[in-house]
Amino acid sequence: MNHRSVVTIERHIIEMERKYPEATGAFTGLLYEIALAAKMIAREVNMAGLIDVLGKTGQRNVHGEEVKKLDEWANDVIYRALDHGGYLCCMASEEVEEVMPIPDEFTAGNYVLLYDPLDGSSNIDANVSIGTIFSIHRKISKGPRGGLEDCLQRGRDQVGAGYVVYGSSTMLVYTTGHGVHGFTLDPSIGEFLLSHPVIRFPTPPQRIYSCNEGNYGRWSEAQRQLIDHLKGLDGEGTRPFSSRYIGSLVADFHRTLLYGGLFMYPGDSKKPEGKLRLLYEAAPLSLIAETAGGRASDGTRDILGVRPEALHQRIPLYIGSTEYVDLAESYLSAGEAALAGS
Ligand code: AFP
Repeated sequence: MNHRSVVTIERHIIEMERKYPEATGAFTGLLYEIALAAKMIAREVNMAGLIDVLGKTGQRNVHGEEVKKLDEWANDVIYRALDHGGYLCCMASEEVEEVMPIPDEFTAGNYVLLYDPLDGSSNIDANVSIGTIFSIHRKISKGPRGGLEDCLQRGRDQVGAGYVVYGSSTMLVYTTGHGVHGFTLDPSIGEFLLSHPVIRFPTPPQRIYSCNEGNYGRWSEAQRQLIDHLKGLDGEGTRPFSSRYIGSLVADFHRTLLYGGLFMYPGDSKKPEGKLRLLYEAAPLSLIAETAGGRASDGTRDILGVRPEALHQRIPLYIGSTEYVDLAESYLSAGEAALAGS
């Protein structure tokens, strides 16, 4: 495909599926509907400053966090865009404690969708970029309709993953493991157009690290040593890295993918598992990172190899350019070895 052609996301998905003769078209339909939901959310996010959708509902989500109206709305939009297409056997969302079944009146399909409808929502009021993250697995359970077993699969078994960033423009980035492709929404025609074909982490990567350093006092010694090294403070003469942190995972990851660098959300003494969720944050972004030539680790293991035990499980995340994720792991494993020897 000539990337200078004007290629809509629908066209691109169909072209990609043609390369795989065993494809049934179900996956094409699924991605099409995700793109539709993304357009509806983008429209609402863009209007958020103008209409009375901001502010808290006073409810709390399953993690005890305050839920804002737009999160709930985005959660519903995605569910309702995808519940009747016949592609999914069930869904799971950051906003909902249990697995969400497909209503009985609709046919159930062979895929599972896990999603974070509006990630970084504490940034909404400040007009900072926010995003949607999604992960797609094949149904593995025997029953006619899916359940928890279908959701608790390793990241390595994802058949597709992606995110939408609602920023200065709206971009949808997805992979099915064959290249990472980015589309920018042209709001005047309501179409996602291929703008970033075959995204790869740049080599050499930019020297950027990204984390919430407010947690420094709660980090392990090894994590602190890693940061001190990146800042050039450890006497090894390293030229300091730049620091960039938005506090909105999709936006921080998107920058890391395009410029190179290292994004971290480590565990700490208060939250040993960190803050981010394995199934609908870490795993989908990790599939994108690996497909784009990068890596993702929880500090010692590849994120994609981790077998989930719970729907809303959290996991420490180190993701970005391979050489920097390797570097982080070398500091963290040296820290563990020192602890074991002490
Ligand atoms: P919110 O959705 O509550 O804004 O949380 C965003 C997030 O889950 C993720 O997008 C960020 O990377 C991370 O939390 C930021 O967490 P800190 O505020 O602890 O840095």
